Amino acid sequence: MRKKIVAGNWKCNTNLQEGVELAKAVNELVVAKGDKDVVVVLGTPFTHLTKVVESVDNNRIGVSAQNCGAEAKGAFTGEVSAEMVKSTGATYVILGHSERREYYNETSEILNKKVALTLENGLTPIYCCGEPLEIREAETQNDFVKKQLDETVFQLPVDEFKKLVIAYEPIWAIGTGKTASTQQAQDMLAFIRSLIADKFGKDVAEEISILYGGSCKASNAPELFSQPDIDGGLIGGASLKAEEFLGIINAY
Ligand code: 3PY
Repeated sequence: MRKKIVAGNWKCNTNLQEGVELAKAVNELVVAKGDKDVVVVLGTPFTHLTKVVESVDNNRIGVSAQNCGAEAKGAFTGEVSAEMVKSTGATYVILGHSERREYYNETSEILNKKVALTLENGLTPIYCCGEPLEIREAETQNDFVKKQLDETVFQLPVDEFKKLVIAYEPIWAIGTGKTASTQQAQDMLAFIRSLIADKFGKDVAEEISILYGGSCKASNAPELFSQPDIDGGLIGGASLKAEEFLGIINAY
């Protein structure tokens, strides 16, 4: 059985105190809920990682960075390395989010270095892919996503690839309030799984959790999560409200 994962991506929101309060509120709700069927992850700003790790039940909630440096260490002012992330107690790193690709020019080459460092440090990459609106309108989204994966994580040896979580986020559905239809999301995730099967074999494809992201909220999560290839969500704005986030977790 593949892991079901609901991962919040707080982006550049909350100061440290607000972030800790939010993490505690999510923790309380998740612990009270009891069952452990869904892996819950909080993707916080770097500054919050240590405190959030201390504030939640680490057996129940994983903590994630939203990025890490492309170099292991050295004269890279302002960068936060994968090893530094690891030392906070966080266990995941979101990589390749479309906002990083678009606003910070993250190329496949840069992402390959980040993925390698993340894995070397025993962290789990939540690796994002997804197409912009013009590609969707031209109906070439499958080729676009295939290229994103071919140039990056499909270069990994199978034993490393197996450690990843993949997240598909159509850029036109991020922070826009537009959600891909359930069928569009399912079709793309099934396509990604078929690419994994072609590249690494059917067993690997069946093991990898693939998440949908893009304006996923408590109201649309049950339908999205009912699909056979959707193993959870990478949640933006809706992860900033504990009750709403719980509503998404409860969609399973
Ligand atoms: C969104 O849903 O807006 C996201 O970008 C999640 O990462």
